[in-house]
Amino acid sequence: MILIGERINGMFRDVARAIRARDPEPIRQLARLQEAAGADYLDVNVGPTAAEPVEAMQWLVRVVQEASDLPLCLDSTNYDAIAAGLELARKPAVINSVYADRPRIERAFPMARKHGAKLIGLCMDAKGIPKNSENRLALAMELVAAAAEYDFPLEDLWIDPLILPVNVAQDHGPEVLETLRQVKILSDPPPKTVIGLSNASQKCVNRSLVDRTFMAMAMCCGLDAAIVNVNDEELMATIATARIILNQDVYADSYLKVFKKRG
Ligand code: THG
Repeated sequence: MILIGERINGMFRDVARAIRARDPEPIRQLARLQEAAGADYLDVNVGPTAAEPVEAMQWLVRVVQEASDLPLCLDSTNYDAIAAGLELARKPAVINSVYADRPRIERAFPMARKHGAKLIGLCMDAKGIPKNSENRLALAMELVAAAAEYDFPLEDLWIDPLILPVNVAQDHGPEVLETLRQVKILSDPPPKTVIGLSNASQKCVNRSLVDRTFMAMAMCCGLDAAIVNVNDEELMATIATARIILNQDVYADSYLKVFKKRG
C-alpha cells in the first residue's frame, strides 16, 4: 500500500495560516511527523484560498524538502503551480491530478513525461463526477487511452474513482468500490488505483471509524495507494491488519510493530 500523507494541505486551517504568514516551522513539523508515521509520499496542496498559488507552491515545496526527503504528491488544479513544483522536486513526484478533459490531458501528460512523474487521473470530466461505476470506468478508460497516446507507462497512471462524503453521497460508496475492482481489467498492465480517503468522512461524526472501514473495504477491492492521515494510529493498524488478511504481509504476533517500522 502506497501511503500519501494528506496533512500539508491549505484545507487545514493551521496550514493555511502558515502558508499565509510564510511561517515554515509548522510545515516542517508536519512533514517530519508524517515521515515518522510511515508516509511514502507527502501531498502538497496550497489550498483553495492561497493568493499567488504558483509562488505559494514554490515556497511550500522548498520548506517541505528542508524537513523530509520523501517524494511529493503535487496537489493543485493550477497546472502552473504543479509545473513550478515539478521544477523544484528532488525526486520523481506524483501530479495530483488530471481529469478526463482534453485540454487538461494535453497539458498534464507531457508534463508528467518530461519530469518522469506519476499521474493521478480522476473519474471526472467537465460535467462533474458520474454516479455509477460504468460511467466512472468510461472516464478511467479515457485516461488509459491518453496514457497510450502519450506513451506514458500505465503503471504510473493512478486512477482515482473519487470518494464523496458518506453523509451527502451515500449512494456513491458501492460505485466507488466497484470502480476500484473493474479498473484492473481496463488494460494490461493495469493502472494503479488511489483514493483521497478523508473525503469519505468530511462533516461526519466518528471520522476515523468511517475512514478506516472504507479503507479496509477499498483494500479488499485491490486499492494500491491512498491519500490519508498517516498519524491516525487506528487507521494505520487497520491497514496493517487488512494486509495480513489479504495475505500481502506474513503474519507474526508482532505484525503491528513490524508494519510501523517497515521501509
Ligand atoms: N483525490 C485526490 N486528491 C485529493 C483528494 C481526492 N486531495 C485532497 C483531498 N481529496 C484529500 N485530502 C484531504 C485533506 C483534508 C481533508 C480531507 C481530504 C479534511 N480536512 C478538514 C475538513 O474539511 O473537515 C479540514 C478542517 C481542519 O481540520 O482544519 O477533511 O479525493 N486525488
